[in-house]
Amino acid sequence: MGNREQLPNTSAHAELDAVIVGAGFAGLYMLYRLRNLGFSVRVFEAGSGIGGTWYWNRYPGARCDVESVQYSYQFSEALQQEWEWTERYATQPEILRYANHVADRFDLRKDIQLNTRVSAATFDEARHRWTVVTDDGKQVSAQFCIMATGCLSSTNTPKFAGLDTFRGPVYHTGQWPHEGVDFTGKRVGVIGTGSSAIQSIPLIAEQAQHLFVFQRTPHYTVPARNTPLDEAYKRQVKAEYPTMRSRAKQMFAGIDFHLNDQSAIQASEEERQREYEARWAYGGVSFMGAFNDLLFNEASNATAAAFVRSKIHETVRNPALAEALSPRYVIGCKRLCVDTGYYETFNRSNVTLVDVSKTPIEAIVAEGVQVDGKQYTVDALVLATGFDAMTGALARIDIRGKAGQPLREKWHGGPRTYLGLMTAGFPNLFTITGPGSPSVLTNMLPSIEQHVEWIADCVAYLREREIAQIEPLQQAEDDWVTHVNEVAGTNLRSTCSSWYVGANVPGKPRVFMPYIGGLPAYLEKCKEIVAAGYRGFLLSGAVTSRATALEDSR
Ligand code: N01
Repeated sequence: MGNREQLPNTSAHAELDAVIVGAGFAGLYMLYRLRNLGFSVRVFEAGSGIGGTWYWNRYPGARCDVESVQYSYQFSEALQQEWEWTERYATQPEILRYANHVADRFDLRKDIQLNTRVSAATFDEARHRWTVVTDDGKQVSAQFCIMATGCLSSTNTPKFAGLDTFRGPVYHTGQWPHEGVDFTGKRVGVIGTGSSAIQSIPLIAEQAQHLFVFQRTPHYTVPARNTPLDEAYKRQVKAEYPTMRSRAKQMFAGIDFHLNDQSAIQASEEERQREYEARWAYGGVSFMGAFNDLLFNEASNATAAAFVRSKIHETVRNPALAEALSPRYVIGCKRLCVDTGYYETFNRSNVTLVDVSKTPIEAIVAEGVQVDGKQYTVDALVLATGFDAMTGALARIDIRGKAGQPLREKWHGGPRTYLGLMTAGFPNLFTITGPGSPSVLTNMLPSIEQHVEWIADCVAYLREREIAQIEPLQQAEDDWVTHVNEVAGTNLRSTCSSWYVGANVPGKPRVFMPYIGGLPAYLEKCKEIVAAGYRGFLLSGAVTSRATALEDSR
């Protein structure tokens, strides 16, 4: 594994073509592309291993809810053909093995510096370069600074009064101990009921003596129906990869699944039941493809929501408990969860649901969690409380653009970008799957690949023409932000409190952050802009030769 010492070019004033922040799937592929272009690149990664989200999120039951054959790179046909996924939904260890395989296969580690957090990045207007500072006090200079920092990487720990007085261990699902945790014989409290909780609760319940689940809002979840992949299926997928990938690009969420192109309210009650039952039996997020208007028409959405509630009541034996687990808002508004045995877990005698919707958690005390004057005694606490999504990881870095403007200040009222790729006033700074791009509303792997390829093509274009910098025009950015907000208003996803709108982090501006106009429209837009000579971007400055730049820096 790479580390600080192993890198050849670690002098305090190293001059690079590009710095990449983060060695998850985005950072790895960006490094691969830039290296192929002959750029000098260094990747800084805070973790002691690569893999990003799959390095940190090791909680019990962690797996991807996009099918493994789709949640994978497509840039290398050889890679697609040689890698063997074992299950319909890959586990976290399998995905991490895949990331490590990619790093080894393409010899990426030599440019990755682990255990190094980027603390600041400042744009030097005179030299058109970024000065990137790391937590060990070193700095490097790079023409391009590429943030591959992930959309869900900055964990959110609510400020519970007394959290630091708890006598037992506290684990966040997004920063799980690498050696694993044994809950055998323990009383455990899980706070939160989003995807991470829904995946981990069934497994924690099997181990723990007693599990208390503190639920503020019930989330909708559909069964995964995970299964091992048989040889015949794998052969078929490998033979059809290119067609499957291009079908996926034509789908709103970039995932190849069958969308029933019919309105839910125009279908008969019988047709609806048949369709929902079939999707429930099939498993996974394609449940939302049962009809074409589930996220656009409240009445249609209500039919799907009612169906899931009926399944909760069928599964959970205690009717009052089933009701407490039944969400009453738009299905798909908070991201739909995918589970294995979640609702069934609440039939266990060692599991207690604690409703904190009306009376929030008052305090964490030495022995446990206090709600409505009652104490729930636990030996260990699991915070499944999510992330400061999309902007959190960027806000942690002191990023300063032209005239020293801090990015935090520019985004005070919410993120502002052009295409989710760049932001005005911060030339040569790219964000992979940044706010204002489809990102988290799509299958992340292909969206990452598209952004990486767009950025690689862009920097190659600049280099060929000896242009020093690129940044969005203010007007183009303003128009894009307006468009992002307009389309958000047409979709039911923007109607509830979710991390998509920053509602889970107190004080965060309430803005629908990802672009919800659909992947096909977005891909088209990105292509059009490039074909028009990077319309909406200002390309300026002449590249100073490398030697001169080095002279200047001394
Ligand atoms: O986080 P979340 P997550 N008091 O924000 C609760 C991806 N992901 O880590 O809903 C009490 O969804 C909060 O309550 P509420 C995926 O994109 C993917 O589970 O805000 N409760 C909520 O229940 C996912 O959407 C996969 O009322 C508090 C929970 O904590 C995203 O990551 C697996 C609270 C947070 O849920 C985030 O998922 C896992 C408080 N003060 C994650 N503050 C797969 O691919 C927060 N909560 C399968």
